[in-house]
Amino acid sequence: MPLACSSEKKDSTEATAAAAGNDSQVKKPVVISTWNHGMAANAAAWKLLKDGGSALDAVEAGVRVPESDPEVRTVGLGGYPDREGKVTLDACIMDQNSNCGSVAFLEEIVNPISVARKVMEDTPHVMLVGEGALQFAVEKGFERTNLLTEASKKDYENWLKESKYQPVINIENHDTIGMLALDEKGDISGACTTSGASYKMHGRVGDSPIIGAGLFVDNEVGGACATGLGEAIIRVSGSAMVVEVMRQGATPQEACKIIVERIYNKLKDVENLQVGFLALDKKGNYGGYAIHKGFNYAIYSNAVNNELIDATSMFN
Ligand code: SD4
Repeated sequence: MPLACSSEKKDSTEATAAAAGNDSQVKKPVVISTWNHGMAANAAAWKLLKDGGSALDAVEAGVRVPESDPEVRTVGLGGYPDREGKVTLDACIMDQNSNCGSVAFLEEIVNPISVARKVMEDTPHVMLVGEGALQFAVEKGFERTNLLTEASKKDYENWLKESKYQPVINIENHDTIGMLALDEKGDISGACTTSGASYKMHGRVGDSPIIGAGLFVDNEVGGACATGLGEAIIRVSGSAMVVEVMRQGATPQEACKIIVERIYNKLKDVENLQVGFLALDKKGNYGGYAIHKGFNYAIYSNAVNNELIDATSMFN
């Protein structure tokens, strides 16, 4: 039997859903974001959302916090560099009208999410990369900054001693930030920003700036974002698939689980990798799921005062 479309009324399904707080009542506004650094990001987003601000403004303001924080070593300023010692950033943003903007392989800009928004709003394009993205950012008034902090430089110099590129399961709670928000009007937007996999090849771009992979929003259904090994996420168009599964009637939690399991079943080496998804639907229901234990996310709503939740996983 086909699952109900998400715009139809679903009572018992929602009420018995596994995800945190799933029920049929619309709960808005709400903002969720990945990892521990999601707490500070959520707080900034909530300031706008609680006063009726738009989800789009909220997700941009939210993810700018870890981007600007040199202590957050996997996003924006102070992010881990690539194997040539260069910090290159990926980010994208998507709104309730399916407008989207993205930058990839961008250097020297602290807040790539705001450049992505400018790409969305001020150009006929969706994505700018590398030199072109930097040139655009500078034209738009963004300042050039050396993103390689002393701490990142020191770690890089240590890494150079072995120069081993080996993606590891990320259980350290300091990764890409993906954020999804549902505003008072009932609109959903999302943002995703990262310095990417540490010590990646120069020029490597992950899932985070790719609409449909690192982030996807369909305002009829909900939104999803991803963290973990970008190559695995791109191969299944991860976030777009999570949203499609929600469209078929799955809760956010169920949808994240289905796509994580799809990745696990398709990719042979996945036991050594981490992938996690976070999703939010039109009613303010949310959920997260990962291959391995250790993925957490932050939630802020009228009912939940900015709390961290451990996502469930295939392996504990
Ligand atoms: C990437 N998904 O560049 C991002 C970064 C990440 O664990 O989340 N790494 O692949």
